[in-house]
Amino acid sequence: MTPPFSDILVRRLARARRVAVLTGAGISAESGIATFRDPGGIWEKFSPEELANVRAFLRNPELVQGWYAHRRRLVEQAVPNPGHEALAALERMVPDFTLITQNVDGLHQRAGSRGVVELHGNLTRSYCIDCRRLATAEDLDALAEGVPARCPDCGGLIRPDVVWFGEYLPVAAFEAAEAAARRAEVFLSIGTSAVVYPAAGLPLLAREHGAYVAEVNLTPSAIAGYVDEVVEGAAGAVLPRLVQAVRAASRETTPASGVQNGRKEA
Ligand code: BV8
Ligand code: ZN
Repeated sequence: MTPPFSDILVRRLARARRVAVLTGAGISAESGIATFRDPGGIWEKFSPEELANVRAFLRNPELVQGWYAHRRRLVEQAVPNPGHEALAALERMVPDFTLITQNVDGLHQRAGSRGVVELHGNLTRSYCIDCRRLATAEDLDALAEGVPARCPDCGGLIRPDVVWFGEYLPVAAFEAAEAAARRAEVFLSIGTSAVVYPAAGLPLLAREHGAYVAEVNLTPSAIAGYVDEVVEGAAGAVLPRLVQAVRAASRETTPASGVQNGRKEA
């Protein structure tokens, strides 16, 4: 069956030394974690304004803490899917590989990806808004009694370690992401509607610096008109085929020594 991606993409990935990838909620959809803006997505019931911002949290901490407790349970029950695993395999084939994610579910790390750049934090971590003490699972249990979970040291409210609207992204993470986008030879944007900034600007930054940019998405994203290649399909189906094709192409051009311009055969 004809692959949904071009031979150009395969050959560029096969010879690239520097690759960067940006993922969004779409890559976790096949692990059963609802996306944000698709039909049935988690924003469908709540708008971002209601939940993912500090004002909403201070106005109704139990609601926001309860929403994240619900999402933590979904994440704990979820397992990485073939899309996550394919990116972990690709990382082992490329000398300089950076995985940048907007997701807060930690599934890339559980699939074996290393050095994941988390732009929007990670909902499995929580902290006190006053003294910033990291919360334990027991601290969060208080929520079950219908009262907001508070810091046992100072009584401050406990919040998830994620970036809400109107909040700055972690500086080190965003700087690492920008540097990776600037130096990438190939940039993949996977499973994101590309409407949230500054993350959505990274594929465009990569393109401005000469990268070949491809998106892998169920439906064309907001930046589909600005990338070199739009691959329509589910990440869990497309990415394993793409990595297999890159592996085959690498073998074709790898001399008998098994090492092609410093790349390792994964
Ligand atoms: C900031 C974390 C500086 C918590 C989230 C006007 C214009 C431009 C920007 C702005 C503006 N007004 C305000 C802003 C800034 C704002 C922003 O971008 N707003 C947008 C909505 C207009 N950004 C911010 O506030 C950021 N901070 O700018 O700081 C600053 C500071 C102070 C004052 C001013 C500025 C902070 C942004 C981070 C917000 N946090 N969540 C949590 O998760 O609860 S946002 C949320 O959206 C998630 O983080 C998520 O990662 C992100 C992006 O969503 P996606 O991942 O793309 O998911 P989505 O559902 O949208 O799309 C899924 C896609 O996958 C779809 O395309 C679908 O087709 C596809 N798909 C589905 N299944 C599959 C698939 N693809 C492949 N395979 C499948 N199986
Ligand atoms: Zn505290």
